[in-house]
Amino acid sequence: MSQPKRSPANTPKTSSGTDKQKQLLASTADATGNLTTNQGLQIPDNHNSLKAGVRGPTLLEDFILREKITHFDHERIPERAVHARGTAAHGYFKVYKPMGQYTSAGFLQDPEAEIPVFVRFSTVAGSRGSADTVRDVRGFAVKFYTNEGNYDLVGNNIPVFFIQDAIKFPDLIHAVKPEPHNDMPQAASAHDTFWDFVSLMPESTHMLMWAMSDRALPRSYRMMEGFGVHTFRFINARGESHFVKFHWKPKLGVHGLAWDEAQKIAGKDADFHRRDLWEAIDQGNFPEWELGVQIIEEGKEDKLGFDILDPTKLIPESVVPVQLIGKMVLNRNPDNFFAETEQVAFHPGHLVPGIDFSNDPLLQGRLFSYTDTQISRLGGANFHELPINKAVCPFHNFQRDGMHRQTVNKGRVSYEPNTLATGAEYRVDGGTQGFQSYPEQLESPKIRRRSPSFDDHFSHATLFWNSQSPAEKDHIVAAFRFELSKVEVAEIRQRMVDNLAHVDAKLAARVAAPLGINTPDAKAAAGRLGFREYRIENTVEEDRALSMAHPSEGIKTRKVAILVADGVDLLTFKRLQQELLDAGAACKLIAPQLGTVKTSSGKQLAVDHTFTNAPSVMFDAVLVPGGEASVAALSQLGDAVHFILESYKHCKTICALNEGVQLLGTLGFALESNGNQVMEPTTGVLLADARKTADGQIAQAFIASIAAHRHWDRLNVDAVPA
Ligand code: HDD
Repeated sequence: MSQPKRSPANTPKTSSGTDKQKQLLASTADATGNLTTNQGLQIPDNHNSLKAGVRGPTLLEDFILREKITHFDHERIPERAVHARGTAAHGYFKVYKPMGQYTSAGFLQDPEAEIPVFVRFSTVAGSRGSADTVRDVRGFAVKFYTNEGNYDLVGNNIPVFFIQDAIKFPDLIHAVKPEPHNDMPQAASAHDTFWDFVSLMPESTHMLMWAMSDRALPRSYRMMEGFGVHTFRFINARGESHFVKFHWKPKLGVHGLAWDEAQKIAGKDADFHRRDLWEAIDQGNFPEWELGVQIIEEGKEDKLGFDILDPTKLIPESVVPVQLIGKMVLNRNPDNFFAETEQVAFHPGHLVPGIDFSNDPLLQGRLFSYTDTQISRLGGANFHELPINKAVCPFHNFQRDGMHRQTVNKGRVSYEPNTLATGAEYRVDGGTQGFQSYPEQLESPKIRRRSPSFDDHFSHATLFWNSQSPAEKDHIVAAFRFELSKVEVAEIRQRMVDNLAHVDAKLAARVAAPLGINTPDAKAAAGRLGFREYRIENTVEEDRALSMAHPSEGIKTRKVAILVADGVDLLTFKRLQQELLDAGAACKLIAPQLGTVKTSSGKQLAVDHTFTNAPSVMFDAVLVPGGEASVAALSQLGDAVHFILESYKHCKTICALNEGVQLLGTLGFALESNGNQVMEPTTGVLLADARKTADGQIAQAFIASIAAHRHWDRLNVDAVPA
């Protein structure tokens, strides 16, 4: 048995995105052929069990019944301890240029090679069946099937974490999960135990700012950034190390939902994000992210002003720019949710040569947890043999046996060294090839203590706060207020706002105002918790990349609802609809009933949805075409009027044409009789007389407005009762 040598130099140049697919095909089965038992015995009747007479008791002898029921009884496996709710897709990764200067990782060298990937997105706190749009951090886990072994980048959509040391992870998760006595609330951090814990852990403040921002309410998994969070190392062929932070940048921009909208979607379509990803891939709108790296020379990390081993800190992009080094495309939905999405096992310790860890104490603890958890979740030590987890390159070792072992290892030798296995050469290049740990010099006492360089808990929270737009700040304040208003114990609410006073006095005062507690007191927080009032000097006051308030490049895959009823004037929106479709948006006709509506010129238009099965929260923008009879009918329909009010409240673009403007009457908008321009009485509300204004002009204004995503600074939103 000889070990194939693998190094960047002899890694096959043409790795391909289909390698994994081919491998998976070997384990894929179609539901065809006669029904048999698991032993292959044909089953003549799958409807009736074996009985003592047609009305008699069922016989224990019925092994066909027993096998079927037994298998069913054992269909469920434990859900993930965290990140239980998720969805995944296949795709590929391609590097833009060889990265040999920094890393010898084979999959980062060849711009021709398509590296297969499997990516799972998830929420953290909720159970497998919980809703997608809850306020939570999102997991962003990528498995690269490389020729040098599987590499897993197991990150989140937030670049920092709640705690600095893995030993606090079980406490954090126990605090955020449903409370143990009554198992409530599901998939929510708005309860006493969570805020009790985090208000006692000032190191969580920076992450809390992100978790209370719109980052925790993504519009789509396709519109989320991903982060490796920890500092890792790149090691090049000369053995030189650079520190590296990983980023995923979505091509569709970074966008969030409104909180009220997110809560409603949780009821209207609990699978909102899962469906969004599935449908996008199904329709050929393959989501893409660019892989970015921030590279810091070994020895220069001290210049950043904080400890790069502290996972509650980030490196501002304006200080160390993100270099985009490759692209990931998700282009295939899984064939089977359980076999692939549920059984995939990620682990930050699945490394390839050229990438190594840092001493971040959170990362170090993770290196133990992930394999350990798969053993109870997937039922034993052989989970690497499951088709979705199997490396695409050969793998050999003398680990043997265990539950559900698939491989039939031949021969008498299952140990090393040996002389009995012919041609055995098990060491790769005498120890110089394969994975080499970076030989970092360490001379320090064994000690159970936090580094004083981790003591600053607020400066980056302030940086994040300062980097937000006014609307984003409002959302953060509203989120803290909502969450803390659910906390029954007043001291916990007080403790939290006292901590926030260290981030920003105004923020803390605004959060505290409606919570029935005292004015926030920063000194009290420090005294109570006994933390050192130590702040590093932020190298920048604010950083643009920390804000989401940037328009998308276009409106690809954005969903536009067109509200119609019998008598709709097709001429007012036919060309506009085509321009939206040409720009990549999806347009759906919403009407009071399914089937067709009759236009004012007697044509039949096929209806996609009704107002009851597709509420406004399923869309990004609304178009109300003209047509007297249509608008009159919609004005009488509460669901149609509500559709407009809710879209307004959720700051979505609304475009109304001709008589369609009347549907906005409750909001007080009317068309000027002599207007030949698109009017925008408040941001994102577009009114036009299609008889006087060119279609192209309306389309241009509508598309630009949808690309702005949401008009968070719109007037009087809180006054709208939606
Ligand atoms: Fe974790 C799952 C991300 C800290 C222990 N984690 C899990 C998943 C993601 C992350 C995305 C889901 C993977 C999948 O889709 O299957 N975890 C993170 C990030 C962290 C982090 C970005 C901090 C920067 N995790 C962390 C710590 C521990 C764990 C400190 C324990 C010491 N994480 C786990 C776990 C899970 C897990 C219990 C549950 C299911 C699994 O591993 O496979 O082992």
